[in-house]
Amino acid sequence: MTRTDVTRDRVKRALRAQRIETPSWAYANSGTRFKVFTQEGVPRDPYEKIADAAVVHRLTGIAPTVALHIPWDRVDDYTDLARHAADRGVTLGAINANVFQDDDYRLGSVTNPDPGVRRKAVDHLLECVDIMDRTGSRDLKLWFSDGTNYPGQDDIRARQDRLAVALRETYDRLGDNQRLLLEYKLFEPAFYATDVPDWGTAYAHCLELGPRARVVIDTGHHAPGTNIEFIVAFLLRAGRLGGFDFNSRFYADDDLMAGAADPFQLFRIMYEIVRGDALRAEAGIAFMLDQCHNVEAKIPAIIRSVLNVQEATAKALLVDADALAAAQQAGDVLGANAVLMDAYNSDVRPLLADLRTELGLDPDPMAAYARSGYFERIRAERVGGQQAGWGA
Ligand code: RM4
Ligand code: MN
Repeated sequence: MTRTDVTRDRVKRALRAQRIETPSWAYANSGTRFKVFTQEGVPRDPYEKIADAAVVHRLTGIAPTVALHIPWDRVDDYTDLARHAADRGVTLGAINANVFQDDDYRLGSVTNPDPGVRRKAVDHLLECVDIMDRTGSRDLKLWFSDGTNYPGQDDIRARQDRLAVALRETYDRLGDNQRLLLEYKLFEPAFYATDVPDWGTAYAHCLELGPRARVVIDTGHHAPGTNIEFIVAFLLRAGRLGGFDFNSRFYADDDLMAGAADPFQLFRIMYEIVRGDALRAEAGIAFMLDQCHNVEAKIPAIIRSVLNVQEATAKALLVDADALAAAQQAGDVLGANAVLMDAYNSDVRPLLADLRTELGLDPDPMAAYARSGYFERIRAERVGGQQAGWGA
């Protein structure tokens, strides 16, 4: 075998083990605060969302789990929902709590000045852990919209105390194999002070909680120019990276397809993952998408996103680690940079097509979806009823 063959084999082996979780809400209607454009064939309940997710997995081969959002995906019988997923070849993934859509949460959920509202919010988080027990989910993903709009509106420090208390109660309710993933976001809907605005705040709370609390990086939740791969490297080194909500941003939390806005950034992130040997399932990093497809067709957009993450990963795996280490050690700035750029500039599409063929998949999942007739079927079948969306 030539050196190139050895590399291709190594890259393919690593890619075979890669898993990307798709979000149930990406299959549903979504929009901005100005307008939600509905689409034909959109799922009307969690069962139909899971059916769509199963199609994405069947075509890409690497998206076997689907994240749920509660209450959007509330059902009477979660065991039945898990069975429905299993029948279609997928399983239920992270449970996302939602404490941002109730009138009571106007001034916050777990950090609200009113103890009654805080109780209600924590009860919801505990309910999510009950659901995890049923679905077999490992991860509870928490994102809080909590914050204030005006200086003086509430006590910033007291809100940190309230947050810590809520997280503690939730963390203590987790089973031994369950984890709490804490997500941060710079701003929106709070415009002055967000209670979990950055990775440092999330990390500090996770440290206080215990080893099963980890930080989630939503790629859209940073200020422009933030070096996200630095955060990845730091948290991996500290053993506190829980996972990603992948999506693209041009301006703020745009939730566009992963890899669409800045494929080079996605490559740099995936390089740190490869560098930290964190692609393996045992590393416990949940690679999730968190996206909304407001104007484009949803299922193909999700397929495209999964493929974009896979493509960035393939390039990251191509980085010649020995050559890079040698250049770094020698202080060869330009040489080291060239090693990284060589990998980034490689066309990995033929390798990925080969890999899919080896796995018994169509080498072009986008074309395979278009040919499959699935959209025509759901468009005809899913008439009547209430389409799922952010309010559902
Ligand atoms: C938030 C955050 C959460 C997601 C909601 C829908 O901005 O990214 O992860 O669940 O949006
Ligand atoms: Mn997110």
